[in-house]
Amino acid sequence: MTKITYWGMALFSLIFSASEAIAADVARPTQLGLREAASPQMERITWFHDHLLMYVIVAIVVFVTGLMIWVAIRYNQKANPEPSKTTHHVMLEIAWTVLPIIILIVIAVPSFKMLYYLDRVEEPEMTLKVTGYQWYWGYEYQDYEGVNFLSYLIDEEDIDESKGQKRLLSTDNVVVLPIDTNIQILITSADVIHAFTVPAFGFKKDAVPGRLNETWVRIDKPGTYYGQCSQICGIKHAYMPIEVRAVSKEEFKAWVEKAKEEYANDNTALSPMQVAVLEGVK
Ligand SMILES: [Cu+2]
Repeated sequence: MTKITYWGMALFSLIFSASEAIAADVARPTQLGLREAASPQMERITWFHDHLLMYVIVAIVVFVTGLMIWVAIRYNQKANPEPSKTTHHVMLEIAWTVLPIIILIVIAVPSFKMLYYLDRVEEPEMTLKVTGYQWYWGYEYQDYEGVNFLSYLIDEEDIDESKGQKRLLSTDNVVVLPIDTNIQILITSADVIHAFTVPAFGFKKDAVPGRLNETWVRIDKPGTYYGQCSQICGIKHAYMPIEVRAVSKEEFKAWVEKAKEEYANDNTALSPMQVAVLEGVK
């Protein structure tokens, strides 16, 4: 590829992706940095990365590079034919032990604070249970009886771009969630280890068979958000995306009413044990 074509393509994708970014949350070609935050969780992660880690990393790189250049120029064989015989320097040794400790503490304190914040929410307003399968996701709205469904990738040949569907990201059944609501998310798996990840919300949790992991989210703004399984789980690992539509609380209520009818008798997202219990109750 010639240089001109390359830069032309880069420019095109930049202009194209900038306009596309408003419609839905996807990774853009040539994008730098983290995905735009759509939750207080992701806002904190972005702050931590952009405004703390980045400064620390840049300062260390500049300092070490400067030191290496200085040593190479000042102490090479020509400039310094008689090397020093010094083997110990107490102040220097204290400095290179204490300084990294201070740097690590500066990173660790906000890091631990954030870990606890991301871990769980005290009083969730609703709960979504997610189950990973080879190779699709199952969703149960535990506060709304009967709203459970499976969610599969839409095949490439069936993608309808006029509906805003995206290759490798759009699913047949979309997870609808309300904004401004503390949502508890319980994550498990029915076969192998998967990972439930939506970058704009700032969570990535393993879905482990026989274990229930927990996280939470509070979505800031309406929109469509995408995620993918992030734990290599088999041959179709790349084909089990997550599509979330965040809507207002009123729209969510209306959706629940519709979903109750649409997914009635759909017990496919439930485990055989849950189905047995349900059928026993009836
Ligand atoms: Cu998976």
